Amino acid sequence: MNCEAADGQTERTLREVCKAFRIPGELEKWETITRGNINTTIRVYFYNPNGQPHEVHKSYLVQKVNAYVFKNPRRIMQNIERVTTHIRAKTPGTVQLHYHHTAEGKNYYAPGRGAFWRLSNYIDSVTFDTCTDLAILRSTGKAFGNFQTLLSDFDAGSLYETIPDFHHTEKRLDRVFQSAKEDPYDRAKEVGEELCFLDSLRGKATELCRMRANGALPLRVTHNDTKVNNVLFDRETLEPLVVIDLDTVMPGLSAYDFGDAARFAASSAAEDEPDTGKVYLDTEKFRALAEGYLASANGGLTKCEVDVLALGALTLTVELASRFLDDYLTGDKYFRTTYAGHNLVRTRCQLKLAADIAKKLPLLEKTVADIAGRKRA
Ligand code: GN1
Ligand code: MG
Repeated sequence: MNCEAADGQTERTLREVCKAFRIPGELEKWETITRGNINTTIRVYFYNPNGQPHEVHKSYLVQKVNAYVFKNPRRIMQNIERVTTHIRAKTPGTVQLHYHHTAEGKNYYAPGRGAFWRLSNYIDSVTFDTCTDLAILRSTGKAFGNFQTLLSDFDAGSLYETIPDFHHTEKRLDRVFQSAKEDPYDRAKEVGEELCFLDSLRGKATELCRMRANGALPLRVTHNDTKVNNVLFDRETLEPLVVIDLDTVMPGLSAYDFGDAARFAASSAAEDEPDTGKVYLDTEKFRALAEGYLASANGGLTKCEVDVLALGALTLTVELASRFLDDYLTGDKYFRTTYAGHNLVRTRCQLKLAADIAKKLPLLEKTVADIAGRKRA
């Protein structure tokens, strides 16, 4: 455990935040959770000698929301409150995410100077950053499909759009080319080949944008950040417990959620693998993910939506490549990086994956069609 009790300022802040959320007892220790590229997440452990036996030692998750990325975190917390209430009402008796409230009834604590905190229950579970176990990949697909199904009767239009045009791949591509033109960090000279390759994928990767605009695909409530590590699994049964990280729950396309899950979980490597020779789309992983996803979402999807799920994987991979590259060109301000050039490594990894997905697209489309067809038969 990376216990940082020595860091006095952080500890004082944590005490203040937990007090605002009326957590009973004394802060015993805390540890930073390093997963996640945007927010800061800290697990806090409390000792409460007056609590019920199971509450004497209890932990919670405290998060500092990234103000650079999320311009209106209050509205995000409104979305989250509504979405988690809706899901809890439909899944009685199951473990679910629950955000605590302050004495003023707010599910956030904003003490000023842009600081924005929230606190939720800690759910004992296991997560996977990369995964080779096909049963877990099937469960991952099932969890995200089920998340969408649970929210299928939620009015998508009533949700605040956390980050406008989040998955507007065309605008993402336009932006990276614009950044290369402006080149504020003099880095464009290093990435000519990457830009050229991105441009070559533009036509295919922007098809979903056009289909969304012309109404060929329905808008749904989607998660929009469907990495496998956003699913918590039961430690023993390895069944999915809950989908977390709800900051980007917004109206979107089912292909975004399936596509991003495939980009991340069906890759042969981590999304920042420096050796691109190791990076390809693993068709067996893809099949397992699609089986799970279609098992829980298929009933609610139109034929056209099913037809473009595999295209979603290509689209989201190209989109992430352009986002990582844009961040590299504009000074690494958006994604958390752990070394110089991290965003460029991520870009190259995603481009290698995109090239492989583009090559395998007909096969992936057939895989999805076969699974969906079997289910209908
Ligand atoms: C960010 O922080 P995290 O890991 O949940 C990003 C996603 C990217 C992902 C890539 C709000 O998610 O869109 O796919 O990094 N979230 C936001 O790892 O931009
Ligand atoms: Mg996220």
